[in-house]
Amino acid sequence: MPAPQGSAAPGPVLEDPLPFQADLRAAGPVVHLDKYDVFAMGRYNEVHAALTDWQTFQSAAGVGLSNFRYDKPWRPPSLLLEADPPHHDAPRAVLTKILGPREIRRLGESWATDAEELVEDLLARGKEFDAVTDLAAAFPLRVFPDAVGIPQAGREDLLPYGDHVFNAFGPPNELVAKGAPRVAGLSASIASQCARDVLTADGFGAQIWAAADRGDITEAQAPLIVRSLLTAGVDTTVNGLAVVLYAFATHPDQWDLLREKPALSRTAFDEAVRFESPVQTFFRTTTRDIEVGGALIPEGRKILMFLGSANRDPRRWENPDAFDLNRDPSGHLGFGFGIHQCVGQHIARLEAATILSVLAKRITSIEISGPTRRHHNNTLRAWASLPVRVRTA
Ligand code: OW7
Repeated sequence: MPAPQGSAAPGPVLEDPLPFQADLRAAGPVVHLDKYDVFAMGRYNEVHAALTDWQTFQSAAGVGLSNFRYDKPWRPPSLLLEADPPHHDAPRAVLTKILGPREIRRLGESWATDAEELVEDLLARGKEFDAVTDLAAAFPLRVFPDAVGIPQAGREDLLPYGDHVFNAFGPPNELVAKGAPRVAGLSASIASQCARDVLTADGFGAQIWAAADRGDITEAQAPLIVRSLLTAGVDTTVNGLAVVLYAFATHPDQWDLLREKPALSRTAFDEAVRFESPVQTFFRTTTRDIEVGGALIPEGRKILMFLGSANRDPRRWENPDAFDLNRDPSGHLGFGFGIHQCVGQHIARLEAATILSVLAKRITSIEISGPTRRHHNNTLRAWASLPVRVRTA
């Protein structure tokens, strides 16, 4: 099926991907994007089925536009994201355990204090602030690097490195070119923060190295697994918090509901991840000829999964464009699905629930107070600025 061409220019689609996603879903269960000669899926059922079938839709050829069968990856591939069983399994098992819901519970207690301090300092400066820089970025940067146990020096490189990685999934456009001059420096900085001797004794980083000591993973794998935390754990949570704050600022009735029922904070975060899908897309590569919705996708081809589009598919979701705490958002594809589903999702939910709980106690209303600005990234649906005004209890 031909691709919808009307909204093909990258600027407008990055600014607002929803019209393109509607065209994509309408065009069929699978479309061919002629410009890049790749396939794409935007409907929930097909994206879900493909993510579940990792044998047919592999990750080891890269989850960006570039096909690692032919093109050398720009950085050593991730042992988690860009791998499949059996290689994927040991690193995945190690991280699954370290980032498990029980394992991270004690972090929530100290993060609550961090969240209270951050919010009180912010409110002491005034009732207007930027929900992106002052909250959505400030909170993860305050708690996550310490949880991993990296040094102070170089933390300013985390967001720019992540931004480039998420751009580098492609296509190779001006956003990737803009990052190129800093790639070597940022990569070296991030790599230096993964070394055993710079990590604190009790963080996630040290626990990954301890797994190498036990023989669960090799010593060569350990620093790359730490790198995954530093790559996938910052920009994602910053934008996850930004979207939930944006959703509440634009849906005051839902904020009232959260204040009535603070236990909804976890649902609220998942509903925001469904609603805005901070990670919009990932590719897979077919390992055999496969028919999807009557169309043949030949072996060895790249296929782009539109997670954000699946999360707004009216075939799956009632009233998909509503941010609604009364719905059950579970089953959304914003964290992916199947064997690669976000291994850090419990951390992300804990960060979000912690900050939302503090805000729900302290803030009676939140509204947009000035011009909002998107941050354009090839993979992320992101915000640069969300000026807000709050009222306090
Ligand atoms: C990694 C959120 C998707 C990612 C994204 C980018 C890098 C990595 C993982 O997960 O390095 O493992």
